Amino acid sequence: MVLTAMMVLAFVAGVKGDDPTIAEVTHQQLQAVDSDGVGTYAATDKVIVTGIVLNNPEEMLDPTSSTSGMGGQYQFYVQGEDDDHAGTAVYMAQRYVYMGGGYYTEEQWSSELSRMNHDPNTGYTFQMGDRVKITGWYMFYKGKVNINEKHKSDSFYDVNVELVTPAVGLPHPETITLDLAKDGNDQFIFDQTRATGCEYYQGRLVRVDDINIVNSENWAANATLTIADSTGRTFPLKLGIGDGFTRYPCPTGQISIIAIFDQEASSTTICQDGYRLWVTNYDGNGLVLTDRGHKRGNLPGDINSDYTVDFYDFAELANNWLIQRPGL
Ligand SMILES: [Ca+2]
Ligand SMILES: [Ca+2]
Repeated sequence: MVLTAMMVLAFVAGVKGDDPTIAEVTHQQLQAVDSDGVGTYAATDKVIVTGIVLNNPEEMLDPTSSTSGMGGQYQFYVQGEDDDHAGTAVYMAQRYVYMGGGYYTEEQWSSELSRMNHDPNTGYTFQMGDRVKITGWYMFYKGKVNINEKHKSDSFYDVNVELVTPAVGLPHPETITLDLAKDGNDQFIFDQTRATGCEYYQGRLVRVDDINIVNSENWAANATLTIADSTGRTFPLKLGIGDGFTRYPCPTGQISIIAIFDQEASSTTICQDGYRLWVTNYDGNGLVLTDRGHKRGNLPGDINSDYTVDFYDFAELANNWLIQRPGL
């Protein structure tokens, strides 16, 4: 095997001890792909991006400390603003042992989550709808470039999140129809330039109206369902792990969804499929699969938001007694 100069440079740059190169980039620059859908950004070792947080991490992946698999996991999306029509996921896991990157003990993991969940300058707890600045390393995986720790628990690879503006609100979701993402044969539309098709929407908040969920019997937290429109086009719907998926039944009939347009391709080298719509929580309204975070009723103790404080609320409370969320 012949090492090209670029490969040698890339290797040297990744070795701990050298000063990593860094640049402020747009989400579009960071998410650029080649004709296979593989990420092309390689100009610096680390990047800085700014945007709006689209989800609360613990509603997307379970941060609970564990000694199996990847252990606890943490992920949120940040969406570009103005002309920067793209978005990026920030990912972190407790255990990288299968990749040779070490692991966090339960105590270290809780501390690392806490560091990521709070603004280092004010102590403010980040929430979806905040404008943040992220500084970190990155890795391409199955169709998107994630900002992450390069699967290493050493602090040299830390991701840093800073508050720019609190509570600016979620971006207005872009209303799309499935024919913008699927062709007439119900196949994903892939455009290398990312000016159209699935790539154009990846990493962003979208709304799809007048669809139905075709396999509601599979409704459960973390499930993958399928939506369909009147043209027969379908799309994978990934449910997060927000408590609404357990508390409320699957909405029926023609509904709307507001989701993060995600990609997890079936391959790591040809990444033109695996697009899905990820809804991280649901407020039970029956018409739009989303979570607006503002419950009606104004009754303290109405845990399940059915406008009555009773034993159903108490049962949820008792069932979850003394559970703690690490890092918050
Ligand atoms: Ca992609
Ligand atoms: Ca209640």
